[in-house]
Amino acid sequence: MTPAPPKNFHTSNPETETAIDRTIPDFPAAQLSDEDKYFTHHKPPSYLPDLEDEVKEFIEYHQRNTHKRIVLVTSGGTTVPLENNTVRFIDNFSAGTRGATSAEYFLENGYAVIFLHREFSLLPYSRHYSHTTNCFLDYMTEVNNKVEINPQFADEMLIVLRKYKQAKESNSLLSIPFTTVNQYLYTLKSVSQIMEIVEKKAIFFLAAAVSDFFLPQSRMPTHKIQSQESGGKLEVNLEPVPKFLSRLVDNWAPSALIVSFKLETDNSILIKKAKNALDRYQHQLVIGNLLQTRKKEVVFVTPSGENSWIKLTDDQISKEVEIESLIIPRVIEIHTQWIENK
Ligand code: 9Z3
Repeated sequence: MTPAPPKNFHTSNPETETAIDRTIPDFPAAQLSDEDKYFTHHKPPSYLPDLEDEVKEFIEYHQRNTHKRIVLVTSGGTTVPLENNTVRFIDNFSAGTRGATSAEYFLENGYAVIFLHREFSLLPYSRHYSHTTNCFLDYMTEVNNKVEINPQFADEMLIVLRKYKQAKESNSLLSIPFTTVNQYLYTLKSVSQIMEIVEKKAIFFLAAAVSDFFLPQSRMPTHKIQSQESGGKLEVNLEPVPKFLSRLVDNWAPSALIVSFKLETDNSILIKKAKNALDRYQHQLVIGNLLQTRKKEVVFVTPSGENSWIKLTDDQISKEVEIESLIIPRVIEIHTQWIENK
């Protein structure tokens, strides 16, 4: 049989039957999305250009010298200021344990880590000592008029110290801060666009607890809200924070593996909400967790429709195994597949 001759497609002529069809509804003029509107109506933090330079330098260093995969770990809670000269703000519970701990396991597994964290929340390595019920001076003791590490803590501290030095000397950890949700959103946008140069070697591991609501700059009073002016009451009218994940996935970092977290307090809706997030943003992985049990169990929800739980056993809990030591190797496996399959 002789093959059919190739078809000639013509794309330059309009489809004449429908070219003047008035029954087709008007195509709406291009409109700014809520995410784009957010960035046109809110000022970037003044330090952003310097921070961008640092991030570029860090990424270029690794591209030139180490060829490491790069992960952006976000960590801690964002604040929502109620006044420009901020006396009051809305905050949330997150101390940054998930983010700081995960960053350590990514470093141990050979990643370079950009740690975008709430200023003064937990940091990789120092977290073992900074926010404990012990005062840091309790880790020390006096011997012959000199300060030494209390022998009770010395062995464990040596292990942490070596890992910390290794991360520092190999220039593998870049820590950058945020406080407000506005700073967080602008920094995430900048960093993700810069990270796009490493393409699929990048992971976004979005563990920060980002506020769902905010007060627009246009409505923010310059000075401290006065209680006499509102009859003693404070009524706060907040707007929804735009769904920045869709921008991240579609525009800012389309080549990267994107891992978001879904936090709930009601067990019966966790998986449904995690699936909704995947459907909506079309990224690669949602890790679901409940506020009450987040340190001992999480669920991986992927586009394949499978939910796979990671749960610490009683034995692991008694040995103080950190759940991130199980989460991160699984995320890295998914990243490896992502790199190989793309
Ligand atoms: C998380 O779900 C984190 O695992 C925690 C970690 C915040 C629970 P800690 O800092 O807690 O270790 O005490 N992070 C994401 C929370 C979040 O804001 N997710 C957004 C959402 O649920 C999507 S990006 O809509």
